[in-house]
Amino acid sequence: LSNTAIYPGTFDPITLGHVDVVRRGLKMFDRVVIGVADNPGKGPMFNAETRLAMVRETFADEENVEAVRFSGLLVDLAHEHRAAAILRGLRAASDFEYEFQMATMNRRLDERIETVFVMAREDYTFVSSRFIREISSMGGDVSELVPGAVIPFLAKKQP
Ligand code: COD
Repeated sequence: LSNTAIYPGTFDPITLGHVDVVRRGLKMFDRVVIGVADNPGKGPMFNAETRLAMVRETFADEENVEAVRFSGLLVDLAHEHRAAAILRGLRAASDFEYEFQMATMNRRLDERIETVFVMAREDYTFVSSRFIREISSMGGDVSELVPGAVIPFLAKKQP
């Protein structure tokens, strides 16, 4: 295994909360591979190609961060990249149950992979892709909550 972490998510769109998780991940891992899940079931606002483009633009200058699209099992993606860990972020207690289930299920699927959690930064605990989508689609300003690369993509979706 390499000292790589996979950071999976829907990233619909990527927020500064997500960026913070990646930055913290880089303190522990040499490389972070961001896995953008197709997740059609979630009925995303942006298609997977666009979500990937926003993530790539955000980390264009970061040589230790890579972004890929995936549609299969997360543990298979982790295996493919020889990742030692899955990286996830925790905001509030409400995140815990889902994250605990996912981590447990992923461990059942592949014993070798550990899930590592980092705590959200105080200023971003309330930031979620869902609220970004909602606020932006109603004309609110989210420019301080998302990376600059995301702004033009959100603007295109505004009425
Ligand atoms: N601060 C800190 N962390 C944050 C913040 C914030 N403000 N906002 C979000 N996060 C964290 C989330 O808690 C999460 O850990 C991560 O960032 C990504 O968030 P999302 O919402 O973009 O991603 P999810 O939860 O929709 O991702 C779900 C997956 C794509 C990982 C999941 O569906 C999956 O693994 N799919 C592949 C199929 C599979 O293997 N299924 C079996 C899994 S048991």
